[in-house]
Amino acid sequence: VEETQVAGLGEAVDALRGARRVLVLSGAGMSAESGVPTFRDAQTGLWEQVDPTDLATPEAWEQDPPYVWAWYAWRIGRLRAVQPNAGHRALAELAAYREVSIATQNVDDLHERAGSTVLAHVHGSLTDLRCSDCATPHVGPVEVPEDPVERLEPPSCGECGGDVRPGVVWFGEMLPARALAETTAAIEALTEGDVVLVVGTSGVVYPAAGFPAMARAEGATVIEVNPTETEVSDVCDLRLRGTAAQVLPRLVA
Ligand code: BJW
Repeated sequence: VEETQVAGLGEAVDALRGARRVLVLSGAGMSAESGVPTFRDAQTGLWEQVDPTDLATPEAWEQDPPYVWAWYAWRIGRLRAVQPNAGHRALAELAAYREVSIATQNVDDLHERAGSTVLAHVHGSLTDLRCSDCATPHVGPVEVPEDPVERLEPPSCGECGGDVRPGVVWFGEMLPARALAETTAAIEALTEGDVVLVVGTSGVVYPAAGFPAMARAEGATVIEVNPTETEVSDVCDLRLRGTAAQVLPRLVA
């Protein structure tokens, strides 16, 4: 995408230049160009055809841990194989000359691998494993199959023998209290003219979907980076219609 084709880019650059601080709210689209599938865009492939909203639930886990674990093991393997993209790198560079906070819904570590410090992983982390019975953290390497499989026994807890689960937030579960508190504090610290970049989220999952409106209420300039319109487009001051890897490097250049 040429610069001239992204409407609003010049205005967005000006807003960033004048901002005291920048808060980034990222979702699955942030990592799409790294090869991490999003949740709600059409996909192909064995696990890519499952409906994540069926699998990312405590009910699915209760019913069939090996089925759910196989999906997460596949995703852990995928994550090891991918790299941060130009969008992640641009945000890491931005921190060299602006105060940048990142609150991500993503369970991957691609912001960190690009060199950013992440303030909050509001939906947890894929590789943060714990016992589903006694909550003891599970450390050490996890074996993942090279090819996707439909069922796989989860690791056993070293303390109680229970099934080990990924440290992600499923539907109906509370967000990590600290991540939520830190994100809320970062939003409340925004003042008139600060910039919020809402990157690659469909804005349908709460409470994260409410963050852009909260930021707008603080007087921040809210800028969406997403190729398509979303549920939060309306609360954004500027809508940059392009991908994270296309738009973010131009924004921070
Ligand atoms: C690009 C791009 C590119 C593509 N560049 N962009 C009714 C009303 C309100 C709330 C509720 C309700 N009923 C139930 C709830 C609560 C529920 C909820 O919000 N449900 C809604 C679906 C209605 N929320 C919860 O349960 C949360 N907990 C909670 O609220 O606790 C209190 C409570 C308890 C009990 C009852 C009620 C309240 C927890 C939510 C947990 C979400 N977990 C998941 C899975 C994580 C684990 C895993 O990874 O497996 O988190 S679901 C999934 O969705 C994942 C994501 O973080 C999350 C958001 O998805 P995201 O990031 O927006 O991705 P997509 O795929 O949706 O969108 C991608 C976007 O990128 C698109 O816009 C593309 O256009 C764009 N894109 N390529 C830039 N290259």
